[in-house]
Amino acid sequence: MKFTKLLAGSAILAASLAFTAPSFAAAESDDPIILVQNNWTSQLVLSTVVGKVLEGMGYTVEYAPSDSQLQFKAIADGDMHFQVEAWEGSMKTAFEKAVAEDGLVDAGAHAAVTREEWWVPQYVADKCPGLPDWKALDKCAEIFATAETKPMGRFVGPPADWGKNYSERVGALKMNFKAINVGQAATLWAELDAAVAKKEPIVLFNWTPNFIEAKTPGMFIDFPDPAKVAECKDNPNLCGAPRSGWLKKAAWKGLAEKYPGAWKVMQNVNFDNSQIAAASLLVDVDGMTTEEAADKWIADNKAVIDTWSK
Ligand code: TMO
Repeated sequence: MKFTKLLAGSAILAASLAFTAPSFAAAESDDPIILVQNNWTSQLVLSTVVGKVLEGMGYTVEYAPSDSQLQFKAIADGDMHFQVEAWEGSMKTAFEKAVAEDGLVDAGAHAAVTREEWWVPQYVADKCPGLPDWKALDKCAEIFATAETKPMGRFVGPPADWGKNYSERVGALKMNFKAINVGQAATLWAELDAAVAKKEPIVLFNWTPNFIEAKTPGMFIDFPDPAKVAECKDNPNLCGAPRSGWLKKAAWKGLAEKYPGAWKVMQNVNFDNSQIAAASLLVDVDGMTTEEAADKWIADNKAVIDTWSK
């Protein structure tokens, strides 16, 4: 009975999907697999891509929003099951703590090489000689001042839940800046667009892979490199984020036993920089919804998805 229902269900799904559903389709459990969603575009699109692929295999999928720092303990506890984008620069500490103390499973690294750092559009280099060195930026702090921050320069920082407190870095390095956190990613891009339109100086939080690199030329600011400067170990606030950071997946330890087919896919999911940038571009430049972008990404990456079930 159940077998028949599943077979019928996956036949309908397979017919309606834009990609080849993996051939071992048959969910080991009807309980929902809960995929974590965070508040930046590539994560929203790519978690939906994974969800659609799992649904195509017959699994029941739900999505749960979570804070980028608190999510790892929640996944370890089994309240949520899989996170597709854990970034070294902003999440390493929370991720590694949950692995060490709570039994979070490190589900492997993507091919993508990541960076999360202060960033300026290219034209700022003409107004501030010596970039991308952070000391050169600091010498020009005044050109970034606003009514809110003057005489200090304004750094447009990320939402607080991305795990970065740049006031601490500004303090540790005695910079002439004031870090102002935005509430959501969309505000970063609105600030950037407004500055670019008038060629006004701006320094803001950005990351790669992201859609920005296809839209606005610019550069990350080089702070002391944590891979080279010994003091960074004792006081990370004296240093930048990793310049070549990892991007990992995080999983609940019960997945392997409860949903072996899904677990295989999750372990095989592996994005490179261009695939992640493309996911964000579909929404932030092309204006698609998360759903539309996930469908388009799936249609554009059939061969990649086929490798996930191998
Ligand atoms: C966590 N993020 C990729 C937005 O820096």
